[in-house]
Amino acid sequence: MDPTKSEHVEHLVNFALRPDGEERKACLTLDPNGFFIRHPPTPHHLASFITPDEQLFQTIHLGAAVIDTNRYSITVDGLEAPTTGLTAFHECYGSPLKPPTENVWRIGNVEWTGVSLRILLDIAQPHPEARFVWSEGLDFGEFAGVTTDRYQKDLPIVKALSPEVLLAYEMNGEPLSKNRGGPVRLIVPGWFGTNSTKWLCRLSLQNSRAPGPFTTKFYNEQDPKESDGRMRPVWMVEPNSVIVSPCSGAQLTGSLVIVHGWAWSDDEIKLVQIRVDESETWVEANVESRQDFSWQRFSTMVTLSPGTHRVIARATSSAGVKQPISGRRNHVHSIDFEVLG
Ligand SMILES: Nc1nc2c(c(=O)[nH]1)N[C@H]1C(S)=C(S)[C@@H](COP(=O)(O)O)O[C@H]1N2
Ligand SMILES: [Mo]
Repeated sequence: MDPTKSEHVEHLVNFALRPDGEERKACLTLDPNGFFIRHPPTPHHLASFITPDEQLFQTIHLGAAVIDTNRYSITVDGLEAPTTGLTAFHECYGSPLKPPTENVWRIGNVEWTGVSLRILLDIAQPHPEARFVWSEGLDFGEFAGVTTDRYQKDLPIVKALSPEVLLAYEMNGEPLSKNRGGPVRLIVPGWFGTNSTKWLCRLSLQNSRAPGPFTTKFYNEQDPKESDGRMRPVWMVEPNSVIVSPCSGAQLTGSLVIVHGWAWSDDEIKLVQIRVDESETWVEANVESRQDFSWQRFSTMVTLSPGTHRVIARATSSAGVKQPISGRRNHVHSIDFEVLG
């Protein structure tokens, strides 16, 4: 990509994020100040096909802006690229330092507002050899004994071009806070939180995976589908679920118990089953359809005798992938509670 074009794209990232007039602070002074005109030479002197700068007239109405190039940017706003709002679950993979054998349910579901990364990539026009989009955050420092000058992630170009991937500047209708990654962060719906780079400052089209520690040393795991110990990046979220009710340790009156919670995955959840105690049979819960990349509510009612009980919920994705019962970071949730006699 030629340098003028790449600068152009970077400047476009301002959208309407900056307060009106912020871009004007790049003007230090006017010199000359006031109306200035430089007349062209008489026609007789306009002999060359290309007019040299010294011969080309200048017309300045108010003065010539002296610009601090470090603060210079072009803000595009008004009737520009459509903003996208979507609902998506937001899940942390868990510690990249521990084997992924336990569910941490670091999960929520929120609304993001932003501009599709695709719109910027369309302007940048990826070279056919570009296979990844690297994203970089303004943070730097040390994690688990590894020092890095930046937080850097990557996305395969196909995901990067999917309309749901956003440069987000609002969450739940409010500007992104500092800790949330404001003013702008990447959001990669359906993929683990680690891919959603906060304090976004650079996007780079590349033909290989990013070399930083957060794509090499951290956030790769053994592919449970392969027997040869092959590694895969921490990208797509596998089926997972959480039981909201009953609460662990609850003491309930009445034999009818509503079991409900949330289930999610990169692809839509098509089935959630509930198992009570050590029963051989699974009860199929009602599962609401998903909005965008949201989590999905499941609920069902079970009739229970007085005494202590355990319910577990297991989600299955549209692709037919089931939550494991144990031993993986997305194993089923299990709740113990009591029905009072
Ligand atoms: N720049 C930057 N982006 C980042 C991180 C980070 O440390 N630095 N953490 C990632 C991880 S592991 C997760 S789970 C999400 C968490 O986003 P949240 O804090 O808004 O929930 O941000 C991701 N983006
Ligand atoms: Mo995370």
